[in-house]
Amino acid sequence: MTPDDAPDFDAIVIGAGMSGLYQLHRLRGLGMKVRVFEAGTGVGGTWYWNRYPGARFDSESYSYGYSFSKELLEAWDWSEHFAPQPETLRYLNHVADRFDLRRDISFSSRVTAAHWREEGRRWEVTLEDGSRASARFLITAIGPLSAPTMPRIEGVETFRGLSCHTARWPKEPVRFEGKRVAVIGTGATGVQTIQEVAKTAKQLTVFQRTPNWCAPLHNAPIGRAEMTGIRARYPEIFRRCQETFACFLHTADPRNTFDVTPEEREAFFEKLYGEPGFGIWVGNFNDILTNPEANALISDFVARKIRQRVKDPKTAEKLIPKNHGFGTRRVPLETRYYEVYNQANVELVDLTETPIERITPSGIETTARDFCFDIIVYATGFDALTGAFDRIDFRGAGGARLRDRWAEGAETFIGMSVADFPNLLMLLGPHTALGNIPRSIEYNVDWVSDLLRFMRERGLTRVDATPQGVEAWMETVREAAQGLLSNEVNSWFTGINSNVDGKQTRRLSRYSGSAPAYRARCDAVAAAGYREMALD
Ligand code: NA7
Repeated sequence: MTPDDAPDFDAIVIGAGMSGLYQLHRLRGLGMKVRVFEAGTGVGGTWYWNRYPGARFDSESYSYGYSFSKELLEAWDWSEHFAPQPETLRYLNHVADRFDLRRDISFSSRVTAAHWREEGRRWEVTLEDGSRASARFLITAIGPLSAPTMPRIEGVETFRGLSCHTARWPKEPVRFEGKRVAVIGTGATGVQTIQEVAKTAKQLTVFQRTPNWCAPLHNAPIGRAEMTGIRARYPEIFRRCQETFACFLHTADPRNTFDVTPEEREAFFEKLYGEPGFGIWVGNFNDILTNPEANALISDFVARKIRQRVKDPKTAEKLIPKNHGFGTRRVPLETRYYEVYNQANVELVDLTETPIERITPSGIETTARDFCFDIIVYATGFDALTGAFDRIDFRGAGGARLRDRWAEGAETFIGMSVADFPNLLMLLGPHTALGNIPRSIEYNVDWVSDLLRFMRERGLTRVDATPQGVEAWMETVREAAQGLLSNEVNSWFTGINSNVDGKQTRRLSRYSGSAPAYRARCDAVAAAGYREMALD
């Protein structure tokens, strides 16, 4: 198909995950002609791709679903406080059916390039199969954690058994009974995988480079009566999410760590360790993520828990992080994770002592040993926040390449717009408030939809960020990051990915201020008629 006879839309949305689905619904409501291009064969994004064993929410299910439709809230029952991936994928399919979304989605359609054409004020989008389409507006719904990265280890492609990245897990169930299994990586994904695989594998070997501070999830089923109660409290639940720092039900305690006696402190830590969800991380004393002395106390508390739960003292020490404090990287939530290491079929290999030298046809070779495996699981994470953008050839006004523009780190206006990339709007782009993701998605989608309506009502056809707007927003992002202990630590929060060229040094890759402050800033831009942006 030539560009001239390529189909033309009011808006193209890239991705049919939680952002893309809701954006499609909202734009249809504005009467726009929309096409969604989705690389997968079904809807769901993160919940479509991450089908690895044990994948589930770490946020309370009922704080995670969409809040925009009362009928949807009435219709859907969550079965667990922290729903497993198959349930969430069913939920998103239910949403797609309920709002009849599929007819505007092209599946198996990976976008490889998007070029701005100034003459017609349109984006021209190219798919992997070479076909094209164009639209006035291009909206990215490509996710902050959607570009999986494999480790750069010699021989990865030579392994003869089953090997798979967790975010590319096969649709057919994989059985571990009687199998020798390796898991590389101990982030939030690795921890969920390990505790599940350990239940049935003949032998599980965990290859850990950096231990993380994990805390109990305390999941439980939701009965019928409890779900009825939750449903009655939905307005209160979503109001609470709007008020808290990161849109979770939990938010920091107003007290500082040293405001209370050591006994009160210990009792508070103990209470949080015994409660479900992220409370111990984001509902802890106000200063644990900024004051090194406060952080040392909560780290010491969790270290003691690990020592109590892991029988072999040497293994326990290996599982206790030494190079970063509690909560300065994403806290994996776990269910009997530490007890896994008491099982006879589980072994922990510390890669700081004996690094992997190569993957072989039969397994993994470290500097100390040759291991034979039937299955190797790569829980090695993502090229976070900007990786999915880097994988598409975005060219803006005058041919500017987004990948080059962001080589030293992303630069955005309120995380949704980029100077010289007119009519490109990003949902969950770098520098938006993340936290409890669907809450941020709904805000971003509503904001973008309001902007598009505003433009249509005034006959405006071009919008982008101004350099001044970007500079001011980046200053806000820099200020919000001041004093956070997490900024002194290597993780995807600070833009580090050891498996990606150019991402070995820390950068300002995310907005770490509060969600209410973020929304207030974006609301002010809208209330002032988007005058801080370049509108034409
Ligand atoms: P993460 O949190 O980035 O974890 C990736 C893990 O893989 C981490 O333990 C890494 O060790 C390890 N890794 C990465 N590359 C290698 C190599 N080459 N060798 C050994 N080990 C390696 O990704 P997740 O998928 O767990 O979680 C991402 C987010 O998704 C999570 O925060 C949730 O919000 C959902 P390292 O720490 O780099 O030493």
